[in-house]
Amino acid sequence: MNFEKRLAALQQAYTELVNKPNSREAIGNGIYDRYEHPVLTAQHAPVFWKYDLNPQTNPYLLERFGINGAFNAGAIKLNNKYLMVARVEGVDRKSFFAVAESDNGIDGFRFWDRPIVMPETSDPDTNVYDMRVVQHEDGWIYGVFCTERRDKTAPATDLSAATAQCGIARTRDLKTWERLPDLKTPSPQQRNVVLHPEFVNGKYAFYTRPQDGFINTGSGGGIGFGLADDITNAVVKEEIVIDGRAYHTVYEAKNGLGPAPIKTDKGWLHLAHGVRNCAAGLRYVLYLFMTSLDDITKVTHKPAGHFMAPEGIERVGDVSNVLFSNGWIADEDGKVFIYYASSDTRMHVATSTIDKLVDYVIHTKEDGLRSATSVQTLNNLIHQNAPYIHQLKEASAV
Ligand code: M1P
Repeated sequence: MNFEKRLAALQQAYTELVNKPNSREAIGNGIYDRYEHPVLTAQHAPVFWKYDLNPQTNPYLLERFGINGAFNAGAIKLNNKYLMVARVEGVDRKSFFAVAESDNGIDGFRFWDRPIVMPETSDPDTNVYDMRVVQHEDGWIYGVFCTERRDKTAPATDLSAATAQCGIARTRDLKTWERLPDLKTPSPQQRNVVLHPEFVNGKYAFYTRPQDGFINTGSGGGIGFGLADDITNAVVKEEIVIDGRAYHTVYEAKNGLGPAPIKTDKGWLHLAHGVRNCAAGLRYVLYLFMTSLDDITKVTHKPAGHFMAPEGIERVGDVSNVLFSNGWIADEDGKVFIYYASSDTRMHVATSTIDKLVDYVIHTKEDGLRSATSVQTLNNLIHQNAPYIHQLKEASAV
């Protein structure tokens, strides 16, 4: 295929992809709806990101910059557009941030022409990822993200040991960013740090994830919480764990907060991920919980088990068996767009409403932590359903 034909084919494939309508999947569990297609993938990267389009310097029209994935996106609605700030990963394993925009939140996502140029601190980031985008009541939009660097204390031969900490930057438009010093906490490692959208006792409030090692929680783990006086030099001196790990649950190995919580009249609604170990490796699922409006460190409701787990193609990717979410958008009419990544590869959307999510969180039984308590919960439901069971059985009789 000659240069022109190949370029036309590439652009046509891109155009078809970004214009493909997305449809809601049938029935579901009533709590949320999944959609047929991912909303953002490596293939959504514009042709002009990947190719040198000059026939003189690239006569074979070869790819010059490979994109490996687009996942773990923060989300915000600005100027009536649904925006994701995606973790775009190149084939060189380096992640960077790029904004993708849609008019309706479920399809038509297109990357802005240029990725975000994130300023560095005096200690340059090796890798940046998983931005939580938070519209704070101080008027700024904050991006809090993981900044990863080589562990300077590791032996010279150990080229895997890394240190994760929380980078902080702020913007008004997602285009120009002011980098602030990284968050300081007592923990040697931090990932999944989230800024609370409101001041708490006049201070900036952070959800943290204290952890001893880069992968393993060690003596740490759990979703932590702490206050900082100043965002331009953010220091959390004291971290308390507000949602810990528990034996034989979906968050026994580790957990971490997803996006910033949504305020409802019943409490703060939180979306988080929980991780457990199994023969197939780590399995990441999403769960919901609620904290009190009077005391945001107090968990008031927490349904048992996962809210969403990997299904179908979601189960396969660069890091398989992972659902991860760090972005959601609540519209004024109560509709909620949950942006979630599957297997560190691509982005999807699920939709629900504040009312349904609150109903789910308040009326789903908490984890009794034993098989016997699960059977008791099930039997209570069957007992309550006694007046309806006969009718249901008749409807399915042949
Ligand atoms: O690979 C799964 C996820 O692993 C990490 O999450 P956590 O710190 O909770 O283990 C992150 O690197 C995340 O980006 C990734 O999706």
